[in-house]
Amino acid sequence: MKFLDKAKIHIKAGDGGNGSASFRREKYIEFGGPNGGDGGRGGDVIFKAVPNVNTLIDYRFKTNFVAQRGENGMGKMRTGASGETLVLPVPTGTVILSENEEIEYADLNKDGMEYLAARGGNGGWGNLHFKSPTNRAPRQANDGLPGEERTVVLRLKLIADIGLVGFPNAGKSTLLAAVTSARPKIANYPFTTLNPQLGVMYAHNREFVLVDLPGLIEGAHTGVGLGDRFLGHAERTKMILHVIDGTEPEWFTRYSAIRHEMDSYGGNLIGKPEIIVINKMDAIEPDVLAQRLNDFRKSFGRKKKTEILVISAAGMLGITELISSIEKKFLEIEKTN
Ligand SMILES: Nc1nc2c(ncn2[C@@H]2O[C@H](COP(=O)(O)OP(=O)(O)OP(=O)(O)O)[C@@H](O)[C@H]2O)c(=O)[nH]1
Ligand SMILES: [Mg+2]
Repeated sequence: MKFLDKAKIHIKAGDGGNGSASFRREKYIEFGGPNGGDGGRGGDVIFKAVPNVNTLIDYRFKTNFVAQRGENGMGKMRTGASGETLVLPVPTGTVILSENEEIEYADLNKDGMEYLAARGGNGGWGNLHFKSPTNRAPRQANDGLPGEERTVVLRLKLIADIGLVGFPNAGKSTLLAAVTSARPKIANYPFTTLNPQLGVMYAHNREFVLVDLPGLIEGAHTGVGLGDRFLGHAERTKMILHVIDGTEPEWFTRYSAIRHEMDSYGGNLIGKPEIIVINKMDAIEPDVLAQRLNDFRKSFGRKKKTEILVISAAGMLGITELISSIEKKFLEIEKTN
């Protein structure tokens, strides 16, 4: 399925039906009284979060949605039928924003959550409503009111427990494939992953949803490479796995460059608990590895006690330890919350 995480659409609730101006006609009664019924209410437009979908692709081609109009009122005091509610399904994790994206109307972050985005117009009153002691034969009836209309932006922020970040080619997708049954595209060139990928990892006592994000490079927050908008999918995670290609030198410089991009993106990504994963240990000489690891640890100084694990995602080395560490970290996170 094609991935799309943003869409702008126009919605319009149903207009109310018109009231009826009708009079009773009966044999032997010269002037029947008013009997026009009210118009029906227009249908609302509702967004509803549904599971098992993780793209907004359905909203790329069709971008205009109109709910049903209420029916007009009729004689014999019959009220028009209400318009049907238009339910627009969106993936759980969809945020509904104003057209300029400055106001957040709703965050549908749980399955089944709904947001009433446009209210149907009320039906107009039929002439029966206007009957009074001074006007016993009103010809007046109201038109239905128009349904609300607005343009909204839908933005999907996937719901996952753990976000995989790092430079392109670090081995993020390889790691996703190593710990979940997801089969992302893996290749020896940057920007293999163009869209976020989800996978479920089974730990000892529980499962975690991982999201593999396209690689970041320096300047991503200004649009370099694939930009940083995919970081939106890390916003809801509880933990970051920062993957570093151990075969490249200057781990700390590269680590800091990614952290800088995360910081520039905002959304408190930088404040999330993280585990640093040094990948491709199978392809590094042991003494080089030891040296780089030592330098890396030193660079942090005493500022930070981030856990650093060395693995080979392709060679399945250190994977069990990584899963245990993730599980442990989650217990800590949940204890402090
Ligand atoms: N030797 C070795 N190569 C690895 C390891 N993990 C990944 N690779 C290789 O590194 C290259 C990049 O791997 P990917 O998993 O596609 O990297 P990525 O971080 O997802 O890259 P992008 O999607 O471009 O951001 C591929 O050629 C992998 O086979 C490893 O543990 N050891
Ligand atoms: Mg990838």
